[in-house]
Amino acid sequence: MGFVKYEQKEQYAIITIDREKALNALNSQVLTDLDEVLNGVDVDTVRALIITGAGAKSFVAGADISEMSSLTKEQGEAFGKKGNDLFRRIETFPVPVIAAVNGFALGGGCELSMACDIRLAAENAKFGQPEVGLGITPGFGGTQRLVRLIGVGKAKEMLYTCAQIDAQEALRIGLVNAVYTSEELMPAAEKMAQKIARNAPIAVRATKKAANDGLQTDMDTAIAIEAKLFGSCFETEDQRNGMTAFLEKRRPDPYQNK
Ligand code: DAK
Repeated sequence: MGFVKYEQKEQYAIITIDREKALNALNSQVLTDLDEVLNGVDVDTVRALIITGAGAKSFVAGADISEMSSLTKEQGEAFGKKGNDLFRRIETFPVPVIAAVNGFALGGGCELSMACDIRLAAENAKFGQPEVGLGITPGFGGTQRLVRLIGVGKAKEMLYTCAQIDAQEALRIGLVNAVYTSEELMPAAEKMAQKIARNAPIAVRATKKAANDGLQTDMDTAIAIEAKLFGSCFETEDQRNGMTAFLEKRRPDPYQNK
């Protein structure tokens, strides 16, 4: 695939945005390639995904400014929709997605990381939403996901000032879960993906759906969503395996996604 590499490693897979010369900036082709890579993920065997950027300097330095610079209003809206549809697809993808943020995560890069379930950062990571400094609004969900992730006050500060924050500040405000050296980042992301992959896949997926869907509604509806998904795990082979193993004081057999 042109700008996106895909590598499946047993029960997890790594997606690498590979446009290093432009610091992995998202042009339309990168968005298309990412979408096609997602089409090819075998969700029967892949239980977690990692998204990262090629090279040591940048995760994604934003949407491609040279491509955007001459867009009309209609084209701008269409570009925003293309990115938003893709990021929403990542957010609701049936398996957990970890962003391994290996450098700049600006504009569309910060937005891509926020569409993932979990963000791990290298020490050199830099997060920011520089859009209003370029004369546009964030267009791939930044105004919505940032306020939900780090709270309205801090998010608005980042959105209005375009200030970049480093990995430690991102950790302090809860934008990332952990910070590693550049060398440790991918091993840590892969270890987390393996940990997720060891758990019962049907339950992990249902948990992701419950958390995501519940966040968008009131507590009573959210609890009803959870109850339904909780119920859906029963009578599965994996539920029987997990609970029988507990009662027999042993580890479960490997979960079969059944
Ligand atoms: N787009 C295109 N090219 C980029 C790029 C980007 N976002 N970021 C970097 N590059 C390219 C540079 O142009 C340069 O290319 P050459 O000149 O070598 O051909 C190459 O990558 C290396 O970059 P630098 O030479 O600038 O490297 P430095 O280390 O000096 O600086 C930097 C790194 C990340 C600080 C700097 O490159 C930078 O400031 N980049 C732009 C960061 C940025 O502003 N990102 C946000 C983009 S805006 C919407 C839809 C989407 C969006 C908004 C609205 N709607 C439809 C409503 C999303 C917007 C954004 O993401």
